[in-house]
Amino acid sequence: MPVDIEQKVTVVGLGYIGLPTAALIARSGCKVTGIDVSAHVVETVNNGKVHIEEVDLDGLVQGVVSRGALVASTTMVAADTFVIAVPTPHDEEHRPDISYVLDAARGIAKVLQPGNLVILESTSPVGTTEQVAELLAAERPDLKVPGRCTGTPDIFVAYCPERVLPGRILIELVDNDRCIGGITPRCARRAMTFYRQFVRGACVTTTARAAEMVKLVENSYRDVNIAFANELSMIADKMGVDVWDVIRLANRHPRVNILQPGPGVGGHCIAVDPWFLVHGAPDESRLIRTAREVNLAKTSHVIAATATLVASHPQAKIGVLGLAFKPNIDDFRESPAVEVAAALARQFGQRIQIVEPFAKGLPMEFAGSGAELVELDDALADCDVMIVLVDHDVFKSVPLEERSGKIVYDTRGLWPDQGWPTTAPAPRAVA
Ligand code: SAJ
Repeated sequence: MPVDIEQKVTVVGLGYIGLPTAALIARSGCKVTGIDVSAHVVETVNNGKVHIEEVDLDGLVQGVVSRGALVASTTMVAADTFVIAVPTPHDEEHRPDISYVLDAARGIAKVLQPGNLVILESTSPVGTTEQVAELLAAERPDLKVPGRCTGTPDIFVAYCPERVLPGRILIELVDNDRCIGGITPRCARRAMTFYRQFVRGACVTTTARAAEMVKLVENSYRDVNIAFANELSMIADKMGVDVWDVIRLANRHPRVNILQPGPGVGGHCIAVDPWFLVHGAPDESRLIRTAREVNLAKTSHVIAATATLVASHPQAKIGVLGLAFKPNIDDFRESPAVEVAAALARQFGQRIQIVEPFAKGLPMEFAGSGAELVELDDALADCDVMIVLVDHDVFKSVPLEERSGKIVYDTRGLWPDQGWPTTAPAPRAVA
């Protein structure tokens, strides 16, 4: 891979994507400044430490900071290339909020020079990169901005979404293909040259609008498919059929590949990004909207079903397994497991024993509930009812003899040998 040791890169936003990206670019030979609004984050990074958990990130950051390849700052710094990796949340009506992106662009406009490349990586509604270009043109009338000028532009503006899976970020940042959308083809080509310095996957170019939509489509595709599995699980509960068996058997068909049901969809991407499409084209995105609603309804279904199960065993201690939004990570934000467990804790207080090997304490949702965070061994010894919310490997390894005689409500199909029913507290199980 060609390495330009003189190249300066400013990465705006040092979160789950920005920090690993900044560190990787620094490792590839560029001089990187990471910008963050949080003085705490900046101080942590400048001490060679990390404020987020991600496999191997601590060693990488420590290495690049110690040799001066990465520094963090709260103030914008001039560079050859700017990468914007800030959050794009949505409000209660699911309207996307791109104000952090525009704030970042405003900061960049102050230090922008001819020849610079500005790349937006944040998941964004279609048209956001054009808004960034428009803002740069308004803030810097002295510069010719692509799409906003005649003749050859002075700068380059592109969109390139991240596609990495938490827990595999450093691997996927390098190995995944990148979809690079330019405001003009020239912008896309310039951005491709930048990514090729540290990406081993293919770099494929398109327009900025198409690349924005690609990102939203990827996560919506997943949401729709998980919704199908979740809907099946609720149908199967009603019909008294083991959904895991049904999916396993249906997936033996060469053209069927059903995903796994769960207590709902968590995380900050799959449960959020489909709304950006729905907001942009409300009348046309009926399936995507319904899928979102089905996945949200699945969490309510699990809350109601587990509350009925717990209420019908008034003497029992209840073991609730897992709080993370998916297996083997310590990320509890937007987690349906937290929602279910907190609802049970509010209703049944001290009877609820929560096992979460990735938590140091219970999140604030549990404050004052009386529920306790316990070790897996203690829950297995004390609890007659077990509710599985997350398929952590450590839970998977519990052999049948340690679970025999217990009533299990398993939202993840973790223990196929437990026997029917695994998803619903059907009368046979609780009688
Ligand atoms: N889930 C199910 N059933 C399944 C698969 C997942 O219920 O069969 C649930 C998980 O338990 C979790 C949620 O979906 O609650 C999301 O988990 P995930 O592992 O599918 O995805 P994320 O949110 O960690 O990361 C996604 C990825 N997108 C796609 O796979 C299309 C990742 O590549 C993106 O970079 C990331 O979103 C992002 O940042 O947008």
